[in-house]
Amino acid sequence: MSATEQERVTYRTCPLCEATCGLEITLRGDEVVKVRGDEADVFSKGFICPKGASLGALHADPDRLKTPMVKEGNSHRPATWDEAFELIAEKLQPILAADRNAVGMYFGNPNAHNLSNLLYNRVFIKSVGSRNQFSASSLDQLPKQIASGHMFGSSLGVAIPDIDRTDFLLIMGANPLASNGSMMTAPDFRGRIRAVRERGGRVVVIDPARTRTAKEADLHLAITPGADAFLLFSIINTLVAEGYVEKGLAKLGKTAEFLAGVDEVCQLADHFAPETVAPKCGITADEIRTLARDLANADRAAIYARMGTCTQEFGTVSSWLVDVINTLTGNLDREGGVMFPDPVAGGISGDPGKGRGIATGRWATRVRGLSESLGELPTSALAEEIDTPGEGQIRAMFTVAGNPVLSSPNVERLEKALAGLDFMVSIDPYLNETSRHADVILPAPSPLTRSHYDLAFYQLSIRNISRYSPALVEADPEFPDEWETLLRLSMICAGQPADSDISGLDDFVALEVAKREVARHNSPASGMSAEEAVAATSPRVGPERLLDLLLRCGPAGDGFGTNPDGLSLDRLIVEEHGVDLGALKPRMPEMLRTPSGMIELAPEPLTADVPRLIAALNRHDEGFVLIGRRHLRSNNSWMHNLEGLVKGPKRCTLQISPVDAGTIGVDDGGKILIRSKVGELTADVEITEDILPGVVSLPHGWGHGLDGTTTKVANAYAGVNSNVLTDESAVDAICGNAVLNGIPVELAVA
Ligand SMILES: Nc1nc2c(c(=O)[nH]1)N[C@H]1C(S)=C(S)[C@@H](COP(=O)(O)OP(=O)(O)OC[C@H]3O[C@@H](n4cnc5c(=O)[nH]c(N)nc54)[C@H](O)[C@@H]3O)O[C@H]1N2
Ligand SMILES: Nc1nc2c(c(=O)[nH]1)N[C@H]1C(S)=C(S)[C@@H](COP(=O)(O)OP(=O)(O)OC[C@H]3O[C@@H](n4cnc5c(=O)[nH]c(N)nc54)[C@H](O)[C@@H]3O)O[C@H]1N2
Ligand code: SF4
Ligand SMILES: [Mo]
Repeated sequence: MSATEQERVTYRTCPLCEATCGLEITLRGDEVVKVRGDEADVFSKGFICPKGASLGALHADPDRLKTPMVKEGNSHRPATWDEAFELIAEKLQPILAADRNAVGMYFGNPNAHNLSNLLYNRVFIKSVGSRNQFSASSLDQLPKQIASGHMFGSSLGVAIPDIDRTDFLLIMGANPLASNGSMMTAPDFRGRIRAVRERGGRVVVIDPARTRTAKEADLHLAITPGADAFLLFSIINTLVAEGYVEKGLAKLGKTAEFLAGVDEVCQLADHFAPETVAPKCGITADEIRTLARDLANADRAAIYARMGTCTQEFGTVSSWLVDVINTLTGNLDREGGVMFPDPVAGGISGDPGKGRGIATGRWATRVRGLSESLGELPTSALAEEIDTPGEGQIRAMFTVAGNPVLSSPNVERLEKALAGLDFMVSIDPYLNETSRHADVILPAPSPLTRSHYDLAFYQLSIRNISRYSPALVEADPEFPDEWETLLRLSMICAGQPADSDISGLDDFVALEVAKREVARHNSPASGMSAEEAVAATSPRVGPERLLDLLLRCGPAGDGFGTNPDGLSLDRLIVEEHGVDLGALKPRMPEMLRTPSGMIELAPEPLTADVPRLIAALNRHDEGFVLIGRRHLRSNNSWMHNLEGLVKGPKRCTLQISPVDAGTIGVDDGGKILIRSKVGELTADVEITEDILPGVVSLPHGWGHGLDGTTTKVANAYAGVNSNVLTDESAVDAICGNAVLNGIPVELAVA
């Protein structure tokens, strides 16, 4: 047999970002020969980016951990899985027995891209039983979830721009040409933006930087960082003043019957006339009025707002107002406006039309009293919860697929705090900046040795899609899948011996999932018992069993026979390019889960922050502010260990406008000292016209090369850690989300 005859062509969804592209991967044995975009993929149709193309390099990366690592002195040595779990049981069980809250947990971004973790983290969290649960959500999209939760009743019920059918797209604080989109799953964002323009529509971008996305748009308005809430309120002010609201509400049809708080939110906008906010925003009153009119006059319009609008002082207010405008212009739950996906698995639970709303404020952080949201505490409070002595102090930590030492605010404090813990465990494929603090590192498997299904992102997708990818390469039998690791840790945290069998717990989890799923209001399996449903998925176990249950009991499921053409895992295995269930459809009022059964346009937890916003109108901020940026070839703090992605021009530079560079006296390629309230660092200068004077930009996720890490390539391209400068005391008042953009800084020649 020749080498080529042994090659096999396989298909799978890329697990690296929210675009969820279909990949065609050619393998020879366990080796990846070639990765291309899958032209037959029902959603991405061949689109791929440089990261997806690097999946083979990630799989082959020699620095990926193959065994658990145990810390001895200042370095780590390989250990067996049994030894690692025994050590964890020995050290952790006494801490847990004394106080469950003494164990903290941090979950990072890749959890959302990992089927094992999406399904089993909750089991693990429950078995730890601690209130000290943190995640990257509070460094990211939490404000959007909280705002949507108060408006529509569910933290998963987020309105997604119907980009393929809109005539006017306003993009705020997002750079999907670099990030490939977030909270809006849409492979090939550039192609979709171009299509809006080709069919006669318009695209406007509001961003302090002239990003790649801004360059694709008809218009770019450079906003002062942090001013989005002012701008959004003044758009509402204009809609009211110019009589657009009635016209907009008329477009909503029956949905308008479910609106509460229209008058109240319109009245709040009184304070924000375009002339009042223009100096705060750096956008003229005329530009604001034109924008409001364009949104109102477009047949179908949508505002898409992301990272930049969430990770700022008024992130939740901004996220809320975006959907208020989408509603007042008649574009909520309407084709070409913003709509609610109806995923085939794992969608919003509960009865249609009414619910309990979202849970917040049930407990708070010990030191600063920051409120719980959706079961989590703000990551900005993590360091102080570890380093402040007293009852309830965190003494041990788990990090799961997270690198908070690079990603969370005031990392120098967090580093010290982690170093002072009694015990720490990281589940991570790398020995990196965070896991170097762990007493035990449990490696996560290569993406190619695990299966994949985007349970999280089909909830945020511009079309209703379903695609399953089986593992492509067989794992070393000694190397557990991540769900098995999570269940073993769950057993340990529940006080069981380290070598306990996990199958009983997995059966229990499956039964619990089945109970919930057969009880879904629109389940084709309703009437069936949970036991029967579980039995019908035999002999599957683990994530495959749970996914099969979710699919078959879901709205498009086969109901174990009641709907023979419906979906099941078996069917998805055959449909290797995915199943397209079509464009989004209106879901009002069925998707509502607010206690009132109404769309709450002026919910009290959100309006409560408006007095603070009004007061901020008179605040005069001076000096430079720092924002972040993303690069296409990077992925937060990781994927930096792949030479093919990091080589080329330096990415971790401080971008500064020519005017400001002149004032300070720095040259392109020179060094600059950046100082904030909490820290300082020296960065390489990149002078560019693409950034607003007064604003400087530094990407996050860099600052490798720390002692004890074994990521050789990343360490050679270390860069500096922008989160040395971000301030953990600056948070969104409503949900404690971190302020990661608009950081006041001083600049000087280094
Ligand atoms: N200044 C500033 N800070 C930011 C941001 C910003 O824009 N500016 N962005 C914020 C945002 S949006 C986010 S989401 C956070 C991200 O913050 P984090 O989630 O804390 O960081 P990541 O860099 O995504 O780190 C992911 C970690 O997971 C590991 N990993 C990868 N795949 C797997 C897997 O399958 N299993 C396991 N167990 N581990 C895996 C990687 O090796 C890495 O250590 O950063 C935030 N921080
Ligand atoms: N290549 C790549 N892709 C990624 C990631 C990555 O690190 N690299 N990370 C992934 C993750 S975890 C996420 S959350 C997404 C994020 O995806 P996006 O939301 O698209 O995030 P960014 O690309 O950081 O774009 C945020 C934009 O907000 C702007 N901005 C900053 N402050 C303000 C402000 O006050 N107001 C306004 N209007 N704009 C502001 C910034 O200039 C920037 O252009 O990307 C994901 N995809
Ligand atoms: S855009 Fe995202 S999903 Fe698509 S190939 Fe790149 S990293 Fe993968
Ligand atoms: Mo993120």
